Amino acid sequence: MALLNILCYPDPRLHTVAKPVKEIKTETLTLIENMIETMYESNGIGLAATQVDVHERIIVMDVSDERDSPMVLINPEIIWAHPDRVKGEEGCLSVPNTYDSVERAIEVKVKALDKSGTLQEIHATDLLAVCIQHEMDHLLGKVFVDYLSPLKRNRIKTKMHKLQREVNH
Ligand code: K1U
Ligand code: ZN
Repeated sequence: MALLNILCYPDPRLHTVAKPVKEIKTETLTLIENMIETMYESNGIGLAATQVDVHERIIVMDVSDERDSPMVLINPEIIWAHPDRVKGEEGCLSVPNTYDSVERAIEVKVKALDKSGTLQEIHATDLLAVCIQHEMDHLLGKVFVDYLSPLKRNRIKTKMHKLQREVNH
Protein backbone atom coordinates (compact mmCIF):
# COMPACT_ATOMS: atom_id res chain seq x y z
CA MET A 1 0.00 0.00 0.00
CA ALA A 2 1.07 3.61 -0.45
CA LEU A 3 0.24 7.05 0.84
CA LEU A 4 -1.03 9.42 -1.84
CA ASN A 5 -0.35 13.13 -2.17
CA ILE A 6 -3.43 15.23 -1.35
CA LEU A 7 -3.92 18.34 -3.53
CA CYS A 8 -4.15 21.56 -1.53
CA TYR A 9 -6.64 24.38 -2.20
CA PRO A 10 -6.47 26.53 -4.35
CA ASP A 11 -4.88 23.97 -6.69
CA PRO A 12 -6.94 24.29 -9.94
CA ARG A 13 -6.98 20.47 -10.33
CA LEU A 14 -9.46 20.38 -7.41
CA HIS A 15 -12.00 21.94 -9.79
CA THR A 16 -11.86 19.07 -12.31
CA VAL A 17 -15.13 17.20 -12.88
CA ALA A 18 -14.55 13.45 -12.37
CA LYS A 19 -15.58 10.87 -14.99
CA PRO A 20 -17.54 7.69 -14.23
CA VAL A 21 -15.53 4.49 -13.69
CA LYS A 22 -16.16 2.29 -16.76
CA GLU A 23 -14.58 -0.90 -15.40
CA ILE A 24 -13.29 -1.84 -11.92
CA LYS A 25 -9.75 -2.94 -12.79
CA THR A 26 -6.85 -4.09 -10.56
CA GLU A 27 -5.51 -0.49 -10.72
CA THR A 28 -8.89 0.78 -9.47
CA LEU A 29 -8.71 -1.58 -6.45
CA THR A 30 -5.10 -0.51 -5.73
CA LEU A 31 -6.15 3.15 -5.90
CA ILE A 32 -9.03 2.45 -3.47
CA GLU A 33 -6.71 0.68 -0.96
CA ASN A 34 -4.26 3.58 -1.17
CA MET A 35 -7.06 6.14 -0.74
CA ILE A 36 -8.29 4.32 2.40
CA GLU A 37 -4.76 4.24 3.83
CA THR A 38 -4.28 7.94 3.01
CA MET A 39 -7.63 8.86 4.62
CA TYR A 40 -6.75 7.01 7.87
CA GLU A 41 -3.21 8.40 7.95
CA SER A 42 -4.59 11.95 7.52
CA ASN A 43 -7.27 11.41 10.22
CA GLY A 44 -10.01 12.16 7.72
CA ILE A 45 -13.52 10.73 7.60
CA GLY A 46 -13.60 10.78 3.81
CA LEU A 47 -11.53 11.22 0.68
CA ALA A 48 -12.51 11.71 -2.97
CA ALA A 49 -10.29 10.55 -5.87
CA THR A 50 -10.21 14.17 -7.10
CA GLN A 51 -8.19 15.11 -3.99
CA VAL A 52 -5.42 12.69 -5.01
CA ASP A 53 -5.49 13.97 -8.61
CA VAL A 54 -7.40 11.01 -10.05
CA HIS A 55 -10.47 12.30 -11.85
CA GLU A 56 -12.75 9.29 -11.56
CA ARG A 57 -15.97 9.00 -9.53
CA ILE A 58 -14.59 7.20 -6.46
CA ILE A 59 -15.09 8.05 -2.77
CA VAL A 60 -13.90 6.37 0.42
CA MET A 61 -15.32 7.18 3.86
CA ASP A 62 -15.26 5.97 7.45
CA VAL A 63 -17.33 7.83 10.05
CA SER A 64 -17.07 5.04 12.66
CA ASP A 65 -15.47 5.79 16.05
CA GLU A 66 -13.40 2.59 15.75
CA ARG A 67 -12.05 3.62 12.30
CA ASP A 68 -12.49 0.06 11.13
CA SER A 69 -15.43 0.33 8.70
CA PRO A 70 -14.25 1.81 5.41
CA MET A 71 -16.96 2.45 2.81
CA VAL A 72 -16.23 2.58 -0.91
CA LEU A 73 -18.57 4.36 -3.34
CA ILE A 74 -17.92 4.04 -7.05
CA ASN A 75 -20.03 6.16 -9.45
CA PRO A 76 -22.20 7.48 -6.57
CA GLU A 77 -25.46 9.26 -7.34
CA ILE A 78 -27.78 11.01 -4.91
CA ILE A 79 -31.24 9.57 -5.62
CA TRP A 80 -33.09 11.44 -2.85
CA ALA A 81 -32.30 14.36 -0.55
CA HIS A 82 -34.37 15.39 2.46
CA PRO A 83 -35.80 18.88 1.86
CA ASP A 84 -34.70 20.00 5.36
CA ARG A 85 -31.21 21.41 5.57
CA VAL A 86 -28.86 21.98 8.48
CA LYS A 87 -25.75 24.12 8.91
CA GLY A 88 -22.71 22.34 10.28
CA GLU A 89 -18.99 22.88 10.65
CA GLU A 90 -16.88 21.24 7.92
CA GLY A 91 -13.21 20.70 7.35
CA CYS A 92 -11.33 19.36 4.33
CA LEU A 93 -8.05 17.50 3.95
CA SER A 94 -7.38 19.74 0.91
CA VAL A 95 -7.83 22.90 3.02
CA PRO A 96 -5.77 22.19 6.17
CA ASN A 97 -6.64 23.89 9.49
CA THR A 98 -9.73 25.59 8.06
CA TYR A 99 -13.27 24.99 9.29
CA ASP A 100 -16.50 26.78 8.44
CA SER A 101 -20.22 26.31 8.39
CA VAL A 102 -21.95 24.79 5.34
CA GLU A 103 -25.64 24.01 4.80
CA ARG A 104 -26.48 20.46 3.69
CA ALA A 105 -29.53 18.20 3.36
CA ILE A 106 -30.05 16.38 6.67
CA GLU A 107 -30.51 12.97 4.99
CA VAL A 108 -29.68 11.55 1.59
CA LYS A 109 -30.14 8.29 -0.27
CA VAL A 110 -27.27 7.35 -2.55
CA LYS A 111 -26.77 4.55 -5.04
CA ALA A 112 -23.24 3.46 -5.91
CA LEU A 113 -21.19 0.42 -6.80
CA ASP A 114 -19.02 -1.19 -4.11
CA LYS A 115 -15.51 -2.39 -4.93
CA SER A 116 -16.81 -5.73 -6.21
CA GLY A 117 -19.12 -3.91 -8.63
CA THR A 118 -22.33 -4.65 -6.70
CA LEU A 119 -24.95 -1.90 -6.66
CA GLN A 120 -25.60 -0.65 -3.12
CA GLU A 121 -28.12 1.82 -1.77
CA ILE A 122 -27.22 3.85 1.30
CA HIS A 123 -29.63 5.85 3.44
CA ALA A 124 -27.32 8.31 5.17
CA THR A 125 -28.08 10.56 8.15
CA ASP A 126 -26.01 12.75 10.51
CA LEU A 127 -22.26 12.91 9.84
CA LEU A 128 -22.40 10.27 7.08
CA ALA A 129 -24.96 12.37 5.15
CA VAL A 130 -22.77 15.47 5.46
CA CYS A 131 -19.63 13.55 4.48
CA ILE A 132 -21.26 11.99 1.38
CA GLN A 133 -22.43 15.42 0.15
CA HIS A 134 -18.97 16.93 0.83
CA GLU A 135 -17.20 14.10 -1.05
CA MET A 136 -19.66 14.15 -3.96
CA ASP A 137 -19.03 17.87 -4.32
CA HIS A 138 -15.31 17.05 -4.75
CA LEU A 139 -16.22 14.78 -7.69
CA LEU A 140 -17.99 17.77 -9.27
CA GLY A 141 -14.91 19.92 -8.77
CA LYS A 142 -16.39 21.77 -5.82
CA VAL A 143 -14.60 22.47 -2.52
CA PHE A 144 -16.57 23.45 0.63
CA VAL A 145 -14.97 26.93 0.60
CA ASP A 146 -16.85 27.57 -2.67
CA TYR A 147 -19.98 27.96 -0.48
CA LEU A 148 -18.38 30.74 1.58
CA SER A 149 -18.38 34.47 0.82
CA PRO A 150 -15.73 35.79 -1.64
CA LEU A 151 -14.14 37.65 1.30
CA LYS A 152 -13.73 34.46 3.38
CA ARG A 153 -12.57 32.49 0.32
CA ASN A 154 -9.90 35.06 -0.51
CA ARG A 155 -8.66 35.04 3.10
CA ILE A 156 -8.41 31.24 2.94
CA LYS A 157 -6.54 31.44 -0.41
CA THR A 158 -4.03 33.90 1.10
CA LYS A 159 -3.59 31.65 4.16
CA MET A 160 -3.00 28.58 1.94
CA HIS A 161 -0.48 30.39 -0.29
CA LYS A 162 1.41 31.45 2.86
CA LEU A 163 1.33 27.90 4.23
CA GLN A 164 2.64 26.51 0.92
CA ARG A 165 5.47 29.07 0.85
CA GLU A 166 6.46 27.99 4.39
CA VAL A 167 6.39 24.29 3.41
CA ASN A 168 8.57 24.95 0.34
CA HIS A 169 11.28 26.73 2.36
O1 K1U B 1 -12.98 15.38 1.91
C1 K1U B 1 -12.21 15.58 2.83
O2 K1U B 1 -11.35 16.42 2.72
C2 K1U B 1 -12.34 14.83 4.13
C3 K1U B 1 -13.08 15.62 5.18
C4 K1U B 1 -14.52 15.14 5.20
C5 K1U B 1 -15.51 15.95 5.98
C6 K1U B 1 -15.27 16.45 7.24
C7 K1U B 1 -16.20 17.17 7.91
C8 K1U B 1 -17.41 17.41 7.36
C9 K1U B 1 -17.65 16.94 6.10
C10 K1U B 1 -16.71 16.20 5.42
C11 K1U B 1 -12.42 15.40 6.52
O3 K1U B 1 -12.30 14.32 6.96
S1 K1U B 1 -11.86 16.79 7.35
C12 K1U B 1 -11.10 16.27 8.82
C13 K1U B 1 -11.89 15.53 9.82
O4 K1U B 1 -11.45 14.49 10.18
C14 K1U B 1 -13.19 15.96 10.43
C15 K1U B 1 -13.61 17.26 10.50
C16 K1U B 1 -14.85 17.57 11.08
C17 K1U B 1 -15.64 16.57 11.60
C18 K1U B 1 -15.19 15.28 11.55
C19 K1U B 1 -13.97 14.97 10.98
ZN1 ZN C 1 -12.83 17.76 1.32
